[in-house]
Amino acid sequence: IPGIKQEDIESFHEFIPNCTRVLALIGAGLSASSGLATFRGVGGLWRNHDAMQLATPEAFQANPALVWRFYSYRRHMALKANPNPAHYALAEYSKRMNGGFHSISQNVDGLSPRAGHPSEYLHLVHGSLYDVKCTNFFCSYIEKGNYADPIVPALDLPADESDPTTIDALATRQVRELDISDASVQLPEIAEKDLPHCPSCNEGLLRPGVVWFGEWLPDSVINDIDNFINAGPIDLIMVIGTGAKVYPAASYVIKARSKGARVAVINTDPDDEPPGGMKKGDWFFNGDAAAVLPELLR
Ligand code: BJW
Ligand code: ZN
Repeated sequence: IPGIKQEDIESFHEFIPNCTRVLALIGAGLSASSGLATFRGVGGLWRNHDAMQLATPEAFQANPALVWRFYSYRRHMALKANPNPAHYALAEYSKRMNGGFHSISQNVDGLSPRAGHPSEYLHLVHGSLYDVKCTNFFCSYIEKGNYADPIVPALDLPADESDPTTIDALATRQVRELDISDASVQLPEIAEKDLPHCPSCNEGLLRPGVVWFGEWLPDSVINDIDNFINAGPIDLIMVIGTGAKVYPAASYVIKARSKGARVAVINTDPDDEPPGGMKKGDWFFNGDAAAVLPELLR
């Protein structure tokens, strides 16, 4: 693998068979090779909006149609995408370790579950694109695993009318759709009544079941992670495809270290060090997770 020292891979291969308790902190870079955009860097802009700023309760309050467009687009893209070799390598390692390996994933794209990653060892700290919940304070409606694409007709993607469409193409839905992440693609206004609404209270707007800035991470997920961390020393934490700048997710690197863990970073950007920086005995594998992880977890 270009850019990665053979001796680093060797020392990691010597270390890992003796590990009994391992963590992974996973971010958007894991799915980059599946064609999904990360938050910072290229693709971090969606219709000229900073993706980080769309992921807020304030943005949803101010413009629910815009934020629903953003999430509808991402639901669509993630459904079209496939898990890559890194998702499969982690899923296989999780099965092999039989409870000795827990993954903390900040990703909401569903690719790790689709790669067969056992759900009891995969903690989705930022929720899922395919959960929807009611915004009505007095309603607790939540639907898990809604894969409808689009979730309501108003959120359908515009077809590319410059494409030579035939009856056949229309019938098999092979009509090319326009890339609405590009702000020059015109979109019709959506009336609030045409956005997804709650089937339970018939009143509240539905929203994506993800965790936005300023919101609490799901209690049960945090408890499951803490139970694993507090059960004894930890040998290793792999920090995979994440800037590790968003809290509290990034703090698991510090917690794992305090339990004795060495850190192995897998990231294409050599500057994206985890909180606290690199320490003696750590590894920095500077490369594409989809190429590096299958080799590391062979
Ligand atoms: C590759 C690659 C390839 C590319 N191979 N690598 C201090 C302590 C605690 C909290 C805070 C704090 N200071 C501020 C806060 C608040 C805030 C926070 O952390 N802000 C920071 C920006 C400083 N945190 C919160 O608000 C959290 N809640 C909270 O703290 O509750 C308590 C509270 C309540 C009330 C008031 C105050 C506090 C919630 C955070 C929720 C984050 N949500 C999002 C959106 C989720 C839904 C969605 O997906 O739309 O989560 S934001 C976004 O960031 C998303 C991601 O999961 C998350 C992390 O991003 P990630 O995955 O790291 O992506 P990138 O793009 O940043 O990085 C990609 C990396 O991959 C890069 O390093 C590339 O180099 C690399 N890469 N290709 C390998 N092929
Ligand atoms: Zn409701």
